[in-house]
Amino acid sequence: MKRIDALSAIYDRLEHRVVVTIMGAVAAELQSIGHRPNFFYLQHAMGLASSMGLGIALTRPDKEVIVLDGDGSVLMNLGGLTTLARYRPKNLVHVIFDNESLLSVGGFPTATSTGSDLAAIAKASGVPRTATVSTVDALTRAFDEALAARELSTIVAKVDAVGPSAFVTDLGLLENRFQFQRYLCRDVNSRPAR
Ligand SMILES: Cc1ncc(C[n+]2csc(CCOP(=O)(O)OP(=O)(O)O)c2C)c(N)n1
Repeated sequence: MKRIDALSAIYDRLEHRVVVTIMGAVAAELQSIGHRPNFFYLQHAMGLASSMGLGIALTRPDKEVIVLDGDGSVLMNLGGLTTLARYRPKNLVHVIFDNESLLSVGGFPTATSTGSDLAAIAKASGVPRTATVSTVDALTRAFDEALAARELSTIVAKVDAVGPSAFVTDLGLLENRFQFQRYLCRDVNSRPAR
């Protein structure tokens, strides 16, 4: 499966949900399908997209949070999985696109290319729902099941090591940050004061 096809298949489900991606190819591909103010592309901080998603999920239980991650990023901070599992937010779905490589910086192979199993690591960390999928249909099904289950879920989507030809966009980091912050605050600010 190609990640761009996987993202296209779940794109409509991202409309009213908070989305945090790791940087690089996945961010560029999601933006190429269509940026939305509820999408935040975490730059530079490999391994911390799930931590940012966790913070939002815990502080905003009224929102559903989707984290779109990469295998290289998760491997750089495996403790992110144990922390996710420890707090177990019911409103977070973690999708790890596993292309077995650091595609965005040249395609060096990661440990998943030699057998490390991120879904098994997530399960052993205590994540209650895990799945590994390798087709677009299976991903869409697993994603819908995870949303319906309302239980912390990690879905490892095995994808081809191919990505966009360019990663440059006209969306500035600060613009993305302020837009996303405004999106998150909108509902809070419109709540009646207690
Ligand atoms: C802490 C840190 N180290 C290194 C980098 C450089 N870097 C940017 S993207 C990337 C690869 C990301 O790999 P993965 O998460 O597997 O996603 P892919 O590029 O394969 O889609 C690297 C090493 C970084 N941004 N942050």
